[in-house]
This record gives sequence, structure tokens and C-alpha cells, in this order.
Amino acid sequence: MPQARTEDRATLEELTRQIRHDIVTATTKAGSGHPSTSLSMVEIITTLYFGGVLRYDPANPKDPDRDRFILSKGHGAPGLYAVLAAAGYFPRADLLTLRELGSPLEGHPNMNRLPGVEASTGSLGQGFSLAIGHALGLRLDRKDARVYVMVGDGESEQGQVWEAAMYAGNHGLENLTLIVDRNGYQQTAAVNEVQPLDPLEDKLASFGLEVTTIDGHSLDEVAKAFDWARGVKGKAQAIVANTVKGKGVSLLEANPGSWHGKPIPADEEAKALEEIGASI
Ligand SMILES: Cc1ncc(C[n+]2csc(CCOP(=O)(O)OP(=O)(O)O)c2C)c(N)n1
Ligand SMILES: [Mg+2]
Repeated sequence: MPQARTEDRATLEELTRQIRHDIVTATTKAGSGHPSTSLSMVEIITTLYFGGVLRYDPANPKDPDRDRFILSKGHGAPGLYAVLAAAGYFPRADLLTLRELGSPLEGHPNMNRLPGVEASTGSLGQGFSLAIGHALGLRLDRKDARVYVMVGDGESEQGQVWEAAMYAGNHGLENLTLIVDRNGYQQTAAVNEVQPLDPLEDKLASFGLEVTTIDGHSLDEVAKAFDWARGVKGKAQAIVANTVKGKGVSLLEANPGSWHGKPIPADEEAKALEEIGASI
């Protein structure tokens, strides 16, 4: 049976800095990719993999009893890769091969090339449905493993997300937790300028999910939300995480609408890493 890794608070905080560091260095070296997308999800994925939530075994990535995390907003691949490397799925040094020809660290996650990647994503809107397939399969197999799926707020404009919400609600998938990374921005503009989601929580609840809203950068709130999710019976859960696109790097935070899908320029990298404060 896989184990959940439960690190102490100081270690968790250092891991968030390491993961932010690795997101920046990999995308800047690649000269492409999505650092701002990845930076908004760091506390959530760190807590999933190291805060006693996900049960997994990097030595046995296909263990049928493992919990699953599916990154539906697949362009956040640099963040997923950084946490998978920290968890021991592959060497951390490989992160610097991001987007190189032949590297399994493709621009979007490829489940056939990299251990720990549960679903090939990047075409937005699909991951929630894939997660439902896993959750149903686990239920049929009478396993107590759980499925976590993260969508973006811009992604949540897609119809397929709501078909999936309807299904998860109607079928009482208590082993499924949806996380909405609500960083307020999509590709070129604020979500509110394009297709406001509000009242998001009411909508999700009306589809039959149990909903909570948190500050997605508070390790305490994130941990409590996952505890809460595991305690909900008979219903799928949604965690709406309010986050900041580009969190931790002032250059990106100052203008999130302009930095989507753009790496930090090489001459700004040192300042960004200093702001992040990673010790490595
Ligand atoms: C089906 C589909 N349409 C369009 C795109 C192009 N695209 C990539 S990222 C993105 C914006 C996503 O915004 P959001 O879901 O809020 O993610 P964030 O980067 O803010 O975390 C778009 C439109 C895509 N990958 N897939
Ligand atoms: Mg967004």
C-alpha cells in the first residue's frame, strides 16, 4: 500500500521554494513554457505530494492502490514536473531538459513518457472527465484510492468541465476532489473580462458537489481543505482555491495578463530566484 509523505512545516515551506525555483530555472532555460501558471499552484501541489495527502510510491508508479493527481491545466507542466522530481519519480537535474527534443519533459504532460504523470493533458477541459473515469474505475474495483484533479479558472469556461461536474454530482463520486486554481487570469486577460464564473461556488454546489473556498497560498488552509475533502461522504468535492498568477515573482505578479506562457527573461532570472528565496 503506498504511503502519504508527511513532511514538517519547515520542510514544506522549503519545498515550495524549491519548486518555485525549479519552475523558473526550467522555463527560462527552455526559453518557453508557463511559469506564471505553475507558480499559482505551488502550495496546493506541495501539500498534495508532501503534506500527507496523496498516497504514492515513485518506485511503483502504477501501483493500483495509489491515489491519482491529474493536472487538467496541463500547461502547468513545469510545476507538475518540479513536484514529481522532488517526490523522486526522476532526477531533479532532468528538469533542465524541459521542452528539449527527445526529453520526456514535454511542454505538456505525456503519461506515456514520464512516470508519475497520470493523464496526458494540455487540451483544456478534458482532465476532469478523465478523473471521473479513474474515480469510477476505483469505485468498481472497491479500492479506497482517491482522485484529485486541478482545473484552471479560464479552463472552467469550457463546457466539458460542466458536463463533468454534472456527472460527478449526479453519481456521488466521494473519491473525487476537484481543485479550481482560481488565479483570475487566462491567456490574454482576466477571467472576469472574458467570461465571469461567479457565483462559482453556487454553480458547483447546484451541480451536486460539496464546495469550500480557500486561500490557495496558505499551507494551513490547503491542508485543512484536503482533510475536509476526505471527510465528505456521498458527494464529490470542489476546492475553489483563490490564488495569484505568477505568485512569488514580482515581475509576473505585477502584470499577469501579459506573462501567460512566457518565461522569465534570462537577465531577470537572478532577481526572481532571490525573491523566491530557495536555498538551492
Ligand atoms: C482546448 C484548448 N483551448 C485553448 C488552449 C490554449 N490555452 C492554453 S492556456 C490557456 C489559458 C488557460 O487559462 P487558465 O485555465 O485560467 O489557466 P492558468 O494559466 O491561469 O492557470 C489557453 C486558452 C488549450 N490549451 N486548449
Ligand atoms: Mg487562470
